[in-house]
Amino acid sequence: MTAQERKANYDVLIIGAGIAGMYMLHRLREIGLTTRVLEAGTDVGGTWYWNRYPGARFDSESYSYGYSFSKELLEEWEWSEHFSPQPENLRYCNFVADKFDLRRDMDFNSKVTAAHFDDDANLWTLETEDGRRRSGRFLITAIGVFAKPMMPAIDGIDSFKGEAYHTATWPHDPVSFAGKRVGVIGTGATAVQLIQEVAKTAAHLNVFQRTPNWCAPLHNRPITAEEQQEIKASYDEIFKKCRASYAGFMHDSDRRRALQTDAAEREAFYEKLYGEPGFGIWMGNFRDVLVDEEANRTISEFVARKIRERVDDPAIADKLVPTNHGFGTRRVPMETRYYEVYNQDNVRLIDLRETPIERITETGIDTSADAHDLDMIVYATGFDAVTGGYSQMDIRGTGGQALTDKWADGVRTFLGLQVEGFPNMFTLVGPHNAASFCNIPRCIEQNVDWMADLMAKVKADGLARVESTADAEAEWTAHVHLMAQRMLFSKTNSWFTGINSNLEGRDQRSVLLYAGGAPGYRDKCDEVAAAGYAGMVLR
Ligand code: NA7
Repeated sequence: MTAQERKANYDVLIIGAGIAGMYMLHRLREIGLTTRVLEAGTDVGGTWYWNRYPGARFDSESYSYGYSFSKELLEEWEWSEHFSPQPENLRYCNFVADKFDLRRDMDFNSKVTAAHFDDDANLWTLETEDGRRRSGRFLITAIGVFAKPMMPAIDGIDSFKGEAYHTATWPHDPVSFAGKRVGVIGTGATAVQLIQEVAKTAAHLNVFQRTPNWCAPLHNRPITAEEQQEIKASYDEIFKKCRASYAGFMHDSDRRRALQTDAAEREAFYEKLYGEPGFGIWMGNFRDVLVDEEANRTISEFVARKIRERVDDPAIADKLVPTNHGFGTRRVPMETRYYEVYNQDNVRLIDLRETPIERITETGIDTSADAHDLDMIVYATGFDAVTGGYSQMDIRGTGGQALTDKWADGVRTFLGLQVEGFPNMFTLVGPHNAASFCNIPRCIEQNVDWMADLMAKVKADGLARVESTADAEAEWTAHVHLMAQRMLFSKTNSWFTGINSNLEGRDQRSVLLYAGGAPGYRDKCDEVAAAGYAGMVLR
């Protein structure tokens, strides 16, 4: 490395210009640190920049999702729907970028391929796809949990001659389904949003389902002028409620237990939740349904009944009812007339457990039973979630140690924000961070504010190097594992537990998310800071 390169270009380099990266930049500017954001896309927005597929929208109440840090912003911005759609969400990100003049410290089309730490100079050097290098004293990753889309490992995937899209790299120009034979692979939260839209205009839609999920009604609707006034007047209460809740949502678990409630009262409560907007049925349910199998069975049976009531053909309903996991133990897809789609003549559900996909051909998808001719295939096959965004970069800490090697036998972190052996590197929304299982902007603001305090201290005290100790990391990692054990989700296969059928060696469950709740997590972060960053060495 040349002498010029060993000199830091910036105090801080941030990877990612989504919700986390934008706010982090804003806070670091206030502190007076020179900062550069490197972003793979052509503009801001992160998740809302990439995931442009029709039907994409918030599953959080819009007004609980936006930033809370600026009263002026809250006053100026108006959401048009209770659960806002992607185009509006992306407009919001642009509005924020304009308002705070964020783009002047951002480089777009700058996908980071490598990040190496220089132990002597206490410097991070980042390389982007175009071969350009930039160095910074600190590195903050703001890449979220879905930075790496996953194509399925299916033979012949490149041979298909029709249109093919992954939902997370959706074209910027409109895609029409009208009059086309469309195949959608996947039935996760993304697919459920998309399928409802495709079914409206496609000549024929084949849904290739491997594992059904427990979906619940979103009950979205426009925000009236009167409601708009109410929302603006009650932002303090909205954010207070989110702050106190387990996962940063406006819904928090009911104090009662399903198993201590009599059948009629339980049924009435489930009916109420099913009829209400948003994640209430997941996050605002009885306190035992996500931790006790018997309690969970009561809500699963209720939702199964609802599915059967909504789908005309009992044989199809059977295929749509999950059998290998209970309600809420995987991410609950939120839907608007999703189940009714299967009553339409132009829609067919293909159960891959009965007839697996054998290959993709030039003209469509072959299962063990049929050759399905298609004009378009949509891959709603998810992500290499949580850790994939890190492993796709060559991140090296002290002594040239690769992060992928460090995590080869399981993720280890301190607070989900720092990794021992990777000084001056911080992971917003990282694995083991409460933000990875949260109404994400609520937890992002906590992460960023905590980071900003630390960086203000770095500046004030002239610190060159900040890193966590091996003991602190081991203790936090053990705590994260303990918190996961009590949750039923840790016993099911999904991206929550690191399972990915499309990646070799990813068939064993691991602990990636912090399940101890956002308030407890915030308290722990605050304690660490109040104790002079206990568990970290500041030099
Ligand atoms: P998910 O939740 O990981 O869903 C991916 C879907 O794709 C799921 O139904 C998978 O079935 C299916 N899939 C993946 N690979 C294959 C192959 N090879 N063959 C057939 N089906 C396959 O991703 P989403 O994008 O829906 O959601 C991710 C998050 O984004 C979500 O949690 C929200 O927070 C926003 P499987 O269940 O593995 O059998």
